Amino acid sequence: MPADLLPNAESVAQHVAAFERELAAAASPRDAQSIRDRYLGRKNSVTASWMQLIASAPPDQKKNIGRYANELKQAIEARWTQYGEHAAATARPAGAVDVTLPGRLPALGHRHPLTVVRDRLEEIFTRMGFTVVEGPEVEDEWHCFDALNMPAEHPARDMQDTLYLATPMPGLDGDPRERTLLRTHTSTMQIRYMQAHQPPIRIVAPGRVYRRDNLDLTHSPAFAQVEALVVGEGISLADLKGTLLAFAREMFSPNIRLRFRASFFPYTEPSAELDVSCWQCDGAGCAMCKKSGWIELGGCGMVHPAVFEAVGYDAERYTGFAWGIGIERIAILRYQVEDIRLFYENDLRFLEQFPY
Ligand code: 2NM
Repeated sequence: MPADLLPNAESVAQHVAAFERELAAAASPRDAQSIRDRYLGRKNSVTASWMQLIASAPPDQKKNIGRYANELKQAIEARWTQYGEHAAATARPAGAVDVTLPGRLPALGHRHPLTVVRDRLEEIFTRMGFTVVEGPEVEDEWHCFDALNMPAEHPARDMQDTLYLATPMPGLDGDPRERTLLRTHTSTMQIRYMQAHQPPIRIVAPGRVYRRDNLDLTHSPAFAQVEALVVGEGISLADLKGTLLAFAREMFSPNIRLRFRASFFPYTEPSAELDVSCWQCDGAGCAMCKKSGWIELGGCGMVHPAVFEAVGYDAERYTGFAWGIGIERIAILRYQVEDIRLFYENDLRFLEQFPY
């Protein structure tokens, strides 16, 4: 046997160190077991090879090699026992929490897309000096119709269009302040605000309104609106245009243009439908504006003197403008949603697409 193969104490220490290194890197108990087998297994292991060598060694070497093989085996076995004791002492009891695992991210909620739009509207108008007002969804006929220059015979008061709540049933008789309904527009809040405050006023009134409509792609019996009202001395159509232009540029795009089309509402004179130039194609015509270059946003006008008289304002002294737009309409345009019903179904697969 060549001299450099002769066993010595140093090579025992080297084997033990190598064994320890491998065990330290073991990823699992199974890994550790296979490392042990390579050092201590009955066949083809480091210790088994030395044991085999005893048989084939010359007689004068047998004792030497035998002593070395045993020493090596004992040293590695001792290390293995130690490793097992350590593993047992530090093992995680079944069912215990593994604090080294990464945490589970809690699902964070976020605002509904209609709330995002409403918040944005409120923010823009608050910065322009408007006060946000809220009011009851259950209203009386007077606040919803009479005060808005829609007298008893007005078709909008028909049961075909309006959800009435209580007896006595609507009709031409009785006190309109006692007949209750679900408000059909948020103008009821402007009436209530004017009754409680003297001009000048600048308010924006967002909220849910109700109509006797069937649910389809573009209609819902309950939807959200935002209306604004400014009253003071010398308020003109120019103020209306300037305010709406500033709003549209903040809300949609800085280059937007406005278009007013003559229209009719009982509570405004003159009245107009408000369009904005399409911010996707800049008026050239695309799918969003249905190739027209314009997008309908809502209605507006100068407050009718009959409305001021109903709330006790001096219609000779004060003028004002008002407008109303649908919140769903803005959300549909902003998020390219095809179907208004998606906003009310609260399907998380839909809502999770708007994590704002
Ligand atoms: C609209 C269109 C035009 C409106 C009028 C008033 C009030 F109370 F001052 F008379 N509030 N909102 C108004 C005017 C609403 O919605 C399409």
